This record gives sequence, structure tokens and C-alpha cells, in this order.
Amino acid sequence: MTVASAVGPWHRAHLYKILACIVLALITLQYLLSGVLDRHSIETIFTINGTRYAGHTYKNHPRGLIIYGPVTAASPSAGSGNASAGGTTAPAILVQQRAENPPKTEETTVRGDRNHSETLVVGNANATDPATMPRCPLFPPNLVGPVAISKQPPEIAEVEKLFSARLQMGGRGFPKDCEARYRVAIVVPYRARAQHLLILLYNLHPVLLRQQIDYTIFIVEQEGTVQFNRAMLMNVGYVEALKEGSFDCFIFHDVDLLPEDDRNLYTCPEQPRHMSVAIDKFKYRLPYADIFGGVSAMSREQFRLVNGFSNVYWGWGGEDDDMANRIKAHGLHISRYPANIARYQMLSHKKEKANPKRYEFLKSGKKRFATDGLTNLQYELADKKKLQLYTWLLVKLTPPQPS
Ligand code: NGS
Repeated sequence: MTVASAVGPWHRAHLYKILACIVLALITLQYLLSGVLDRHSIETIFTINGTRYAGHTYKNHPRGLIIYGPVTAASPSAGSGNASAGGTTAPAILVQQRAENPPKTEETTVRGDRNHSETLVVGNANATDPATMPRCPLFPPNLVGPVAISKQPPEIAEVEKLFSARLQMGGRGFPKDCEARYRVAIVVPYRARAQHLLILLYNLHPVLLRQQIDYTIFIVEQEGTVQFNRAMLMNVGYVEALKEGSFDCFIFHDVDLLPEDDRNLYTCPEQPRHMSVAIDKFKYRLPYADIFGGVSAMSREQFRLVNGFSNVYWGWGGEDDDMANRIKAHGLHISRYPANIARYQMLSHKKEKANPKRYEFLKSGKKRFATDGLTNLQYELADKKKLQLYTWLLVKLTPPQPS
């Protein structure tokens, strides 16, 4: 028996009126609250796993969510300036480029397809002199939150053309009107996945440009057909990137992962950060607490402290777990942004042959932390080219000698 049928018709009519009033009151309350959130952006400081982040509510954002950014930023001299510039306020290369191309007020559409198109500001007539340029804001103002991913990019020549106004040769992007807070090397271990690479570049560059970081994408390709060694390629990426510039932050990035939200900042907070927290393949859930694969960020000092990745993991699996162990053994811990921001889509591919020795290596890993990694890395740089969308490194890996 329902409540309504337990009372008479007069009471029933009253009951319906009361219910209608409650529903109306709830709708009004929701409307008022959304108005308040729209009019004010709220800034807060909070801590996740010991790392301090700042949050900022986006006005009129479809999800009304918060943008998270690490509070501790790199020092101005480390955050900008290339190796030769030795920490001047603006990278030498930037000064040169600005002199050749005086800033102009103009917008360009850098990406347009069936699903979406977007516009990035190319220059600004009011831009200040590079030497006195202001530091970029802590919260990049042009972020859009969730981004539409396109898995059907145009031909590479077309993609290069789209980004030519915003990228320097070698796949370097940086903000034009402010001094970037971070100098970031994006290291992508790679072999024979040309289409995935094109899709990644097409989707990643616009996100990174909006984040106002000074970044370069390094594609580290393993030559030959011996088993893939993802970890060793990332070690090579670290070493070779530092020959190019004074990067203070390294993002190790699988070629098949596409960021779904540009608030997932490609920067290095105080602790190593696992960035691909929520992947569609894993139903947007973290498969296990210590996972450090996919996309992860470490500062130059953290990576050096743990002696980089182990070199012994040939074939699929385990190298990222070994890095998680190194991180813990050195008194650091893995930090993460919330899963509604650190979201990725994975491109499908044939899984590589797993390394049957990976569990054995993981067990004995601790004994090798000091001797296996950057300290015994051996490789031959077979080729290197600065292309429009990335710096390409072709590498012949040498199995490390027993130590
Ligand atoms: C674990 C692997 C990791 C790997 C993770 C996710 O089982 O290296 O799966 O892999 N660890 C071992 O095998 C010991 S994924 O499905 O994303 O390719 O990163």
C-alpha cells in the first residue's frame, strides 16, 4: 500500500502540493548555487599525498570543475633559458625569434576537423620586451578542461603546417607573451607506430601550448628488431634532452595515450607524478596503487637521484614497477591528480611479448638501484633530426655489461 492510497482524497491532494513545493525549492536552490559558482572563481590550496596544489573553479565551465596545479614551481632561472643562456630571464632562442618575427595581434586556427576546431593566440601587440616579460600565471588562462580527441588527423605535412606558426624546429613550443614557469622534455619511447605517433602529436601539441610551458617533444626510436626496451629509451631521452637544453622536468609518455583534459598539467610537482591515472582501457580506474607506467613526470633531480630507469627490462612489463620501487627507496612517493582530470584514451595495438623474467628482476631490483640505470647506460646515437613536430633520436641500444 502506498502512502497516497493510505489517506483520503483531500489529504492526497495536499501531499502532492507539498511534494511539488519541495521539488520547486530544490530546483531554485540548485539554480542559485550555480549562479554563485559562475560569478566567482574560487581558489583553494590543498594537499594530495603530501604535495600542495592550488585549485581554481572555472567560470561557466560545462563540468564546473577545478583546475589543479602544483603550488611549488621551478625557480625562474631554471624554468626558462636554455643551456647556453645559463638561466637568463628569457631563452636566447626566444629573443632571437622575436626579433625576427615582431609580435602581432592575430589568431590562427591550429586544428580543425569534423569534431572540433580551436583557436590559439599567436601574438599580442601589447607584448612586453622578452627581457622583462612577466612570468606566466600559475593557472594557464586558456585551458578548456575536457578536450575532444581526434583519432583521424590529416597527413603529416598538413599537421606540420597547422603548427608551424607556434612551434620551433625540434617540436619546441613556448608561450609568446609570458615567461614559462617550466622547461619540460616530453620523452616518448618509440618503434614502428607511425600512425599512433601522428595522432599523439596532433592531439598533444594544442594541449601543451595552452598550458604555457616551454616544452620539447623527443621521440626516442629503438633501432633494429631486438626486444623493445622502453626504460632504456627513456634513460636515453633524459641524457640526450639535457644536451639540448636545461630541462627541469621530464614527462615519460607512451605513444598510444591521448590526454582527455588539458588541466592535467605537463609539469613536475614536488613528488614524482603518475599522470595517466584514469585510462579508458581500465574503465578509468587505477589498476593498482603503485602503477607508474603510461605517462609519468619526474624532475631532473628526482630522476638523477634514483639513477633513472633500470636497463635490464627487455620486452614488455615491469620497468615502471621497478621505477616505483626506486622512488619509494629514495624517500619519495608517487603523487597523482584526481581521476576526473588525469584521464587518457589508449589507442589499440598488438601487445608486445612480455618479459618472462620481469618478476624475478623486480624482486632483486633493489640490489641494482645504484649500479643499473643512468650510471651504466650504453647506447649509440645512430641519427638525430630536429623535425617540425618533434626531435627524433634513433638509438642503438647496447645490453648493459654485468657489473
Ligand atoms: C603491469 C606491468 C606494468 C604495466 C601495467 C599496465 O602488470 O609494467 O601492467 O600495463 N607489470 C608487470 O608486468 C610486472 S598496460 O596494460 O598499460 O600495458 O605498466
